[in-house]
Amino acid sequence: MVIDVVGAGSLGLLYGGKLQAAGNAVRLWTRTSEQAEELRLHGLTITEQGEKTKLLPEYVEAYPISELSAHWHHQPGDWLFLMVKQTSIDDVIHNMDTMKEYILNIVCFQNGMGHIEKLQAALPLSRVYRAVTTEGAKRAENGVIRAGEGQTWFGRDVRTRAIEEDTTANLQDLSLQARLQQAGFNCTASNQIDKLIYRKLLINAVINPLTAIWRIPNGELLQNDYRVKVMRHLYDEAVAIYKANEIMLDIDMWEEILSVCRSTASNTSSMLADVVQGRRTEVESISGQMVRMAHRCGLTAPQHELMLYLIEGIRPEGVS
Ligand code: KPL
Repeated sequence: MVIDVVGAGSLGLLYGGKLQAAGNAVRLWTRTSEQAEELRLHGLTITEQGEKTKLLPEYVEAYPISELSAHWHHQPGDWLFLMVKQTSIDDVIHNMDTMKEYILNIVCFQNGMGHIEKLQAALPLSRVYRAVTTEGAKRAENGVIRAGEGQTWFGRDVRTRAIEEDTTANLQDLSLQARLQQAGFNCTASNQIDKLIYRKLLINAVINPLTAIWRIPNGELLQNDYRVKVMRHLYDEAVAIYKANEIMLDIDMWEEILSVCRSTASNTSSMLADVVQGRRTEVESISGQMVRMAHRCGLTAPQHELMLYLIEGIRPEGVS
């Protein structure tokens, strides 16, 4: 099975590396030619609970994303894991411009919302899946360190499944699930992925902007009553927005958010990491999405709007 992993950040390297180590043919697609060359030159090491798995350079296929479509025309892949940030989706779509005629199986791992519609419009024949994962990994020299074992769910959303409900697609889902499990991931093909995506959106909308504004790891949100109060305001506003949009989450999400803060206590949220590195954040597709969902139902979302503006207002202009 040929698996293309687009985006060689920490999660991309973790998935790509483990899938390759389990015997799949993985092609890693990087933002720059230099990163691809580094991978081809030094190979890739995955560290899990102190144990190292080293993929020697001759087993690592890595290329810049600009070469994706040319390779694909020559040798199509079976699955494409899209592991770049929301903020890079437009660039990826641009690089896939000549792949419109193909049926690709694309699994999207992005936080937030809005990208699926863009991808489906750009690649109308393709099957686009959403994935939610609690896997975490950190970059290390020539590789990644896995931060404990997470859970991964993937599936197509209700609208897409309604258009194309065939058994081949279901068998395909099960085969990907098996591949990921063989590679050492706790993975489930889910027919409730929409619900999981909305749950994740709510978690990200409460945790990410606040950690980025206060510059604290996730766990420290719970160390001060004022912080918890602001979290609760964001949460209550989001629940009202979901209710107005008839989105049911079925579980107590407040408890879930507190539990994510505890279980990822020492983590730097992805938004804080972006702010610290001076990169564009995903706030538009997280807090911005909440605001749009509110407006769609004639509501306002002042708390989430404030998060959007505060984060977008951080620009790395400097003070010189
Ligand atoms: O998904 C996350 C992120 O940082 O984007 C959370 C759940 C907040 C974990 O850090």
